Amino acid sequence: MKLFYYPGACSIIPHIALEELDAPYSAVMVDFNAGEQLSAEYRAINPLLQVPALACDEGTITQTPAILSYLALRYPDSGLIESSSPWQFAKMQSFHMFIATTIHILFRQISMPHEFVADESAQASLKARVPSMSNHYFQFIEDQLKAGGPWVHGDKFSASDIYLYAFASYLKIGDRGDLKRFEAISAHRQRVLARPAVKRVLLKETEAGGDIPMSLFN
Ligand SMILES: N[C@@H](CCC(=O)N[C@@H](CS)C(=O)NCC(=O)O)C(=O)O
Repeated sequence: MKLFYYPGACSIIPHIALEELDAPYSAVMVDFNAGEQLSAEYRAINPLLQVPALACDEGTITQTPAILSYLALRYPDSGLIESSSPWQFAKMQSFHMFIATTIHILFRQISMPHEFVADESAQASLKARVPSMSNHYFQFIEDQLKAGGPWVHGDKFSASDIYLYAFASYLKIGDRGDLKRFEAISAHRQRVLARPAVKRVLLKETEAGGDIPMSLFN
């Protein structure tokens, strides 16, 4: 398998998952600073011009939740995603889709407001709405962790913990909500950061260059 990524982007989620699985893979950096995501070569890999993309024997998969599900079914004994129980599988999908379709898109209003509205004052209003909505959404996750931690789905680490770590780290940037109000999420983040696979990926992505967000680290 070949993972296309940019350092510190959401592609870090499947990157950590592959490392946790000890799966045979290589990681190829798509250099956003050099505009490589816009090249004809990359368009052939992912016409959406985004990372992550996972090239595997059957073809290329995009969309973080789908890549995680593919890995879960390909490595069913790993426990990274519970695929033997329809209920557990659906619970994990629900968590991943909540982040992908709600929190991720909300954060995009901060990082790419021009995609939503052209007018600069409208962009400022759009960005101003983000922190309160984001705090509202993260509160659901905080409550879930408090009710049944230490991991997102209880007593076992899973792909959902990697997803939460990445987005809690983006929240830590400070312009899109306030991580400090979420004790359980902050403690969870430290538990994920302590995992050897996470440390290895952070080192690899830092060494690759690019602008990895400092908020992904302690
Ligand atoms: N829905 C996609 C979103 C992927 C995405 O937004 N990737 C960002 C990095 S976090 C990207 O490639 N941004 C460059 C761009 O959109 O131009 C997923 O969940 O994988």
